[in-house]
Amino acid sequence: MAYDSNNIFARILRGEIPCDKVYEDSHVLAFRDIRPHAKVHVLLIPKGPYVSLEDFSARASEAEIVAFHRAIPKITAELGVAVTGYRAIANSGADSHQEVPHYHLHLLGGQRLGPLLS
Ligand code: D5M
Repeated sequence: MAYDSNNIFARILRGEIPCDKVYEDSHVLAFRDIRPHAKVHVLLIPKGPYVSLEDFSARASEAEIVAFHRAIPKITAELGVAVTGYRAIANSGADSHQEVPHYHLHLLGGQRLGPLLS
């Protein structure tokens, strides 16, 4: 699937749409989900044009992949969920109901979550 540079997260990255930012560095941006499914619900996105987890894993540079994952403990510490725990989910492709075609990791916490598959 080709990357659509007009998807909503691309527009957030270009500053065309505001977001509630929690973390940013040269490779990633993290912001609060507009439709939260938990008390803490943040989306972590790479700044590069990757459609999905599948695409990011295949095409991103090692520096981008490392930066993406190294951002997670910084964000969870900032959000106060590093110790209490959280869930990380990446919807990838049609069967997962991925809505926005720019790779993103959902970070959910701040409360006791139910079982994943229920
Ligand atoms: O999840 C896409 C997520 O993106 C969904 O939980 C809503 C969220 N979303 C959509 N638009 C915005 C804006 N403008 N700000 C913040 N969050 C947003 P998916 O995994 O693709 O189903």
